[in-house]
Amino acid sequence: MSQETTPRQRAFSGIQPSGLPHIGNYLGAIRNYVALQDSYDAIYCIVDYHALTSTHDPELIRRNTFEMAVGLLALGLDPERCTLFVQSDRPEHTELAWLLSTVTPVSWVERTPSFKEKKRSQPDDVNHALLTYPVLQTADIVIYKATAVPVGKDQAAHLELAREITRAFNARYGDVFPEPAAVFTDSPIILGTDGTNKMSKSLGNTIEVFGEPDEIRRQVMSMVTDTRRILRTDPGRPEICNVCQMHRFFGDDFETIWEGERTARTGCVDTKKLLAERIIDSFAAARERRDELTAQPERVRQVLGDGAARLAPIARGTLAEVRARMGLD
Ligand code: AQP
Repeated sequence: MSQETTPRQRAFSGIQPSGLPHIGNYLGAIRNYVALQDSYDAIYCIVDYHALTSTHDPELIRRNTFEMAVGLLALGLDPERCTLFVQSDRPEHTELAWLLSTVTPVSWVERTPSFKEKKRSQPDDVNHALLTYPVLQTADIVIYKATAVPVGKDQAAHLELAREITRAFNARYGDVFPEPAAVFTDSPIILGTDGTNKMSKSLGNTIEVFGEPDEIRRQVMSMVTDTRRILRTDPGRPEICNVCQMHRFFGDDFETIWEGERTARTGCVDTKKLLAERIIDSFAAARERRDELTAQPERVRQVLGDGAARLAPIARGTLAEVRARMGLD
């Protein structure tokens, strides 16, 4: 008897090769990349074109791209269960971005929070690609007609814009693209060690996933806790303490830890020390896998090359469909 199977939905997400992953990337997005591998046709992309908006050092781009691939594989992406590739290996993305830009009003990209933020953070390098970044991001997703996009909450505005651009294209040229939707983890925004801003490389408030144990200890010990807890004997407020919040993701006894804080049985230093050791332990196996993969660059390059090759027919097929709809056939 033949068994009817419904095709799996497609998931797509991109990550910038702008340095090593931090706990915010992991808890906010990479954890979901790994989880979605079995229930979705999952495609993950190291977005080097995007990284060029802020990094102009060719050697750094090369090294970071390789290191991000190694990091993602070490953290659980399995080339047998997902497709991992490098954005610039599929140049169809940029052609589609151009075509989509013709239905995207300038005012839509000018208002994106990330553009405003980048104008502030790199005032001497407000390049044109920073403005059009969300259009390329839309192309990355819709070229594979992905419907699910695992990302952190900081990407919500970009996703909303991707939906608007998709609707604008479909309204003018007919239904080509499904509307993509964000898929968040239960920790869609992880705060940095400063306890107020989102954890972010450019803010220097990160805890590294692959940091050396002493580096992780230093980063965790620098975390801002409950600022109203001055004396060791003051009761803590775990609900607003970033260290306590992070304990929710490293171990299954966070309620006991919170109770210790509330009753001042434990102090902030104890709670931080425990968190640091748990973070170190929980990524120990991934760190080992990373060392193994780093020693096999050809194997990593093969995974990325295979991924890009596997996607060629889909990317070319969508582009041909779009070109025909727009009168370019
Ligand atoms: N703090 C965070 N909490 C939850 N999710 C986060 N993500 C990033 N920071 C947090 C998610 O990680 C994925 C990859 O993001 P990216 O490629 O945009 O990485 P990023 O923006 O380079 O990370 P940074 O540290 O924030 O870099 P800068 O400082 O250069 O902007 C995305 O899904 C993102 O939502």
